[in-house]
Amino acid sequence: MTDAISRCGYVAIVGRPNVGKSTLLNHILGQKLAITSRKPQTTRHTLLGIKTEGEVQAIYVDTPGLHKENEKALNRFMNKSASQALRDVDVVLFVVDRLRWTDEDQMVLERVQYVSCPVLIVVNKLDRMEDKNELLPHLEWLTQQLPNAEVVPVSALQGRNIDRLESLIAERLPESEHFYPEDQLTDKSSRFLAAELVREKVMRQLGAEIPYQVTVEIEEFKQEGRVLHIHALILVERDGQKKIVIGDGGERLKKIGQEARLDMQKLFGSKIMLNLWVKVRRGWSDDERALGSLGYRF
Ligand code: GDP
Ligand code: K
Ligand code: MG
Repeated sequence: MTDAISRCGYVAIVGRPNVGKSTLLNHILGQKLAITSRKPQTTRHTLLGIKTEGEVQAIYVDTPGLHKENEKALNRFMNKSASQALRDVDVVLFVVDRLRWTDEDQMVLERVQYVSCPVLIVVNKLDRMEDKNELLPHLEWLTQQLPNAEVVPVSALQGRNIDRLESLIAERLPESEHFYPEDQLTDKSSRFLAAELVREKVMRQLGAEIPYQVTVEIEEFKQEGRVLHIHALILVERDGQKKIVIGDGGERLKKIGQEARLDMQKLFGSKIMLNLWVKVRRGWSDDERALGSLGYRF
């Protein structure tokens, strides 16, 4: 028998919106825990994803992407959560998109340059690379910006090179007892995860403007025999948005419900009865008190 060393620590996943942070986390965990979509600002809350394998426990912190500030309280909240995640962690994964370098990447880079723990630069979306010759100069440039960081090209969607990424992470975790039981996957409640799955479907169904102003509350979450009964309330800001979410003859809402139910079935391993309602609550995304009551803690 080898004496394996017990390791445990926090791994922050940072980067601008849409580089694939949540997709990466889901792939590592082998479970769809974090919601993803093509839209920026899909992830609003910091979420822990815990992976224990043998002696190694990595506690991933998925963050809302750091992005340019604007006036909305929800926006300030998301930037604050992302910045906090950089403190007190053992490893930082700085995720960048192979295809595009933007002002927002630059802003994240400037924050990552000051962290004291090891940094891995994860260059994602390799599957979409057209010209492989372009990659090398870009990787070299990134290495110059963060001389102590190691660069790891991956495809989070296809799971390419994720094993290597995980072993680089494991090597950098401190020796420590595990903080969470081996079978714990997240710090979030099942209710929270259910609400997020509904929100994901709404975001994926709708056009660019509305999703940002949608939030979901779970009103009932009850196991009865082998069936889990879930009642979810979709909150929008205006009457027009309510109509759009419901769709012609309720078609869109039905689709949202069907897709959310399938994901919930997989995640909770139970038969699901899902009821959805849409309600207008004006101004929720611009009001710190309203945000607090919806679970956005400042
Ligand atoms: P986040 O905002 O950084 O958390 O990004 P998401 O994980 O929500 O992903 C944003 C979009 O990029 C989604 O449409 C993902 O499916 C897509 N995406 C993520 N990783 C990859 C990848 O490796 N390859 C490709 N082609 N798309 C990806
Ligand atoms: K996204
Ligand atoms: Mg995300």
